[in-house]
Amino acid sequence: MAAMPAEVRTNVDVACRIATLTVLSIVCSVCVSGIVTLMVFGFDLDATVSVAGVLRFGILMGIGVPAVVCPIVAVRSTMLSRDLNHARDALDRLARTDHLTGLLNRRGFEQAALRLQAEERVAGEPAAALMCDIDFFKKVNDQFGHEFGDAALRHVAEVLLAAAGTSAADPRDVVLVRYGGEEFVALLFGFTRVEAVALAEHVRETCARRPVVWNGNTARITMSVGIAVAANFDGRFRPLVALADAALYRAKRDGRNRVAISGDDQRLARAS
Ligand code: GH3
Ligand code: MG
Ligand code: MG
Repeated sequence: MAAMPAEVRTNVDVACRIATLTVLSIVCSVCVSGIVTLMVFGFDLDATVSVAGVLRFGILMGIGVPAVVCPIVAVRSTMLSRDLNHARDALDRLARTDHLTGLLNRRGFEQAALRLQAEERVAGEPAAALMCDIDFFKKVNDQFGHEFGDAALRHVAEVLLAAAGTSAADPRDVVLVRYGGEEFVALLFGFTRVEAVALAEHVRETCARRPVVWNGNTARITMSVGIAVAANFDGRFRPLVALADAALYRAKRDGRNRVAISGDDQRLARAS
């Protein structure tokens, strides 16, 4: 039998919920009516009914039915809206996360960076952007297969997370993102130039030293890192990332498996 399309399945699900709630309400109403009738008129089915009795019956019904049905409907709709909120949160998390590495994706990165940018404590503080790119990653895929390549991407994400793991008491913020295929960005708020370079060197060195092991295969990968530093961050992270990207190109050009710092080339050019 052909599978039901998702939209039809959702409609069927909604219709079933409505039908269940309706049936439940009817059953409750009938039960309340029965109980109220017996309470007001007794068990004598041939008894003569007085207007006062009918009035009492009407009042009791008016109170009894909503008193039973409303809480059921309210509890049910509260549960449904809670489920809906959970589902929306989960979707939102999914939309911001890279499924392979668990890091932020570009969308999540923009949101997190903009949020931090809006915080006054970040402006005027030092900040840095690291643009990290796995060297010759295409060859890794070609030699060991894409699944191994995926494991290598997860491996790099773990190295970055471990390196960036600042303690709870540390007021500095790190935003990590899988920026593209084999490119990762780390935004480091509150990091000085020396601290940012140390972190980049640590990441580069750890990647080079610790091999990727997956499904019986082992390979070493290296990383090139471009760094841009702002001594007094003005809150605009995009230019910082662009500078880090330019520095990354220099790290690649100069032989890979190295860290290049934006601005250092100009300094060298002026010195010569
Ligand atoms: P360079 O040192 O100049 O950066 O060389 P490179 O081979 O790393 O760069 P290139 O841009 O030529 O190749 C990037 C490769 O990354 C090609 C693509 O197949 C691979 N890639 C991108 N996303 C994924 C992914 O999600 N999983 C895997 N396994 N590979 C990916
Ligand atoms: Mg690469
Ligand atoms: Mg690349």
